[in-house]
Amino acid sequence: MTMTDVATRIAELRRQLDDANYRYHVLDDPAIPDADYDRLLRELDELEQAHPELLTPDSPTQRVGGAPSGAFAAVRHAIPMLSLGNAFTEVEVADFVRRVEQKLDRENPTFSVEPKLDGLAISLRYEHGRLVQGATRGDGATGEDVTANLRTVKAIPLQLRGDDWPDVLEVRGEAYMPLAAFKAYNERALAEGGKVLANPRNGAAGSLRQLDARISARRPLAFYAYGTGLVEGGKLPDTHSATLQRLREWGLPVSAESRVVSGSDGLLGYYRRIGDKRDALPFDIDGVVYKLDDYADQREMGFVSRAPRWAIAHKFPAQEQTTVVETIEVNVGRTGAVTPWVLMRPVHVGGVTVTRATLHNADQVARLDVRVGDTVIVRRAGDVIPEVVRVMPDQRTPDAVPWSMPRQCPVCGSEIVREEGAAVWRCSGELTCASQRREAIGHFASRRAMDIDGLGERHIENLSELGFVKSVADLYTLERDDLLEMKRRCDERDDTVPGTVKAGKVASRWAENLIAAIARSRDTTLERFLFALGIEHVGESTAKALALWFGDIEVIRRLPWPLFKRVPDIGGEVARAIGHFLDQPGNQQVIDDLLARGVSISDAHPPSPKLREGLDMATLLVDLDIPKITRLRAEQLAAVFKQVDALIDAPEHNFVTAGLPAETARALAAWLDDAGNARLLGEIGGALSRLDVITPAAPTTVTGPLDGQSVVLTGTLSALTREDAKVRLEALGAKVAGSVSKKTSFVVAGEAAGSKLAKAEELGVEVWDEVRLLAFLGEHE
Ligand code: 9MJ
Repeated sequence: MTMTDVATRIAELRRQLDDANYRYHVLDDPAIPDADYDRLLRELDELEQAHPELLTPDSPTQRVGGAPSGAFAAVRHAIPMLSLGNAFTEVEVADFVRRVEQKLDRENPTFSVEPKLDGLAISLRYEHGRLVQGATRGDGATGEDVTANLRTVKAIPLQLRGDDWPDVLEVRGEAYMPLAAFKAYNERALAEGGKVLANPRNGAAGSLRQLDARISARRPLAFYAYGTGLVEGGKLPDTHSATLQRLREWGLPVSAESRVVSGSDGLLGYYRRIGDKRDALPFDIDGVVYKLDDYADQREMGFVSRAPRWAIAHKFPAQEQTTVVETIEVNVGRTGAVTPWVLMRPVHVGGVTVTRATLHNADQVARLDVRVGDTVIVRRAGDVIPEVVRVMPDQRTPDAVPWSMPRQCPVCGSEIVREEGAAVWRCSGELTCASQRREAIGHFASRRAMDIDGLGERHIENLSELGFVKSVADLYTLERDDLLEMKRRCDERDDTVPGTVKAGKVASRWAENLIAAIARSRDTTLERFLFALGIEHVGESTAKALALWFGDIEVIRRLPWPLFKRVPDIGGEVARAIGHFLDQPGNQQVIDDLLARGVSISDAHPPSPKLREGLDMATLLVDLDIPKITRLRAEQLAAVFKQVDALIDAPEHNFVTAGLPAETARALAAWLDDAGNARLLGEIGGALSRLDVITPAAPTTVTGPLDGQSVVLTGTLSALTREDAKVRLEALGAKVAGSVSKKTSFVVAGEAAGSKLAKAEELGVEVWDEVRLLAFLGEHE
């Protein structure tokens, strides 16, 4: 390469790298992958090292950070860096707007509004477009020169874009640590036994105040510009919003959320919109800032001490607070899971006062090493349960002792146990444990389960405590007089004054209403019933999938667990949990009792034929998770044994004959030696034939009235779900497709059908309404 070639290549690389930075940090529209960026940067670095005379201070390679500089020099700000007054309530915002309106003698003034980042205010000085100095805010009048550290922040341009910038331009903004960088930093600190950062703000401050800029470079910060300081040899627009736009054009990152609004309604609407987004943002914000948009208006308003009268910060409730742990207790859930939680000195966080926070599980307590008396950071974001996020180790008292899981359930005294390898400890008391019982009944009665209106927490506690309800099935034997008796005994126990005649009538009405609500809940769907049983890991969507695929509680309750894996999205852990639940005689008894006491499931239907799709002996064996039985080994076994139950009594050497290595054969024989496993294999044969009795035809051999036809469902059906319709159409031989083409046999269009219906009409494809579909299904099923 000639010298000119090198210079051209260097210029080209710098242009590409600057452009990539601008796209990433300012436009939020990355142009090239990180790896490509790194490759270009390396090439540039090599060229510059070979030709040091071509190195310039604004080259992208010069962001790596220099060696320790001794101490920070003081920087006097030519124009002071302001602080902002705060508003915490809507009334304070309205007061602010009123003050502005009075002073300007004008209604509904225009504001430029933006999120308030929780980082560190800094000032960047550009001379002829080139970054020459970066300083912290300090006390507003004098800050510290942190140029070397700020040069490592990739979001800060070393050279401005375009050429119409003022000769001297001071840009003010916030340097902050993105949440992802904060998390990554702390994870590494934990792994390496280093000091963790309390929050991203401290991360930003620590990074900027590093005397060794090479360390700053390892704590990646970002930056948003939100204003200007000194401007010489050039002019800015007349409004704040237009200035932000100019800064953006010059390559400085400006919040994409900044807007122009007017009046206090405009301000409060913006506050709420950003508040709703807060948890989804990749950085911490602690409020929003309102600034009069017009600079002439700003000048008219002036200042009080160091804060402008033309701007205010409207703060969100803090999401994190520090407090002190008073005790660590455990809670026993409906599946017996024992969850540790802390009782702490009350703190105001996220807009409410909290005294409890969850610790999730024993492993988490060990990881955080939370001890009674510790100062901790609690976090409450949105609707989630407050949690302990960190302990401040330097504020620990010397006598604090590590916490350990109690041996016995604090409610029923049964042993607390943990399965090998599991994170969760459980109370082994099952339904003898009042806590498990209470939680199970509460879940059963809840709105999205059996939906028993009026059966609140306190009633459940009383019914359970006084022995009226021992299992969920007992709800359906309750009578009006039982409820009145319970109420009488509770009043007695709580020493409530004896009721008047009127109170007696009220109680009697209450009891009748509750009995009626319980009676109403008897008519239910399979999906609700399965969810209501409170099986671990079976949330609404799993319950729905089970209902859809197996169709009938009598089928489900007798299935060996590996068959639950036949349902898409149900994995081994969930399948085992369902199997475990159904293996308990007590639970089967509860199901028997519920059905005997009038609970009626309205939507029973045959299992989906799809359950048999691709189900052969090898797949079944793989699903069983037998040690060492891979798909290859399972196929070898299937080829020889044909039926799963044929394995049960086979001697070990037959497995070797089938082609298994000796060790694998031994592992299989050992697995089969376990009586439970052998029984499971035996049951699978039976369960498959049960599925077959109900659905004699496998889908590949379906011969139905819709054989070979392609059907598309669109819009909302009212009598059945789309998934339901799909299963039933498929059972009659149809292929249900997602889009309409000339090959489509017919389209079923429900309410509010849109583009697919239009397409069908355009192509002249037959269209059925829901009534026609139901009539057809009725005739052919
Ligand atoms: C923050 N922290 O995001 C100001 N700020 O304006 C925004 N801070 C500010 N503006 C004048 N967006 C002084 C401070």
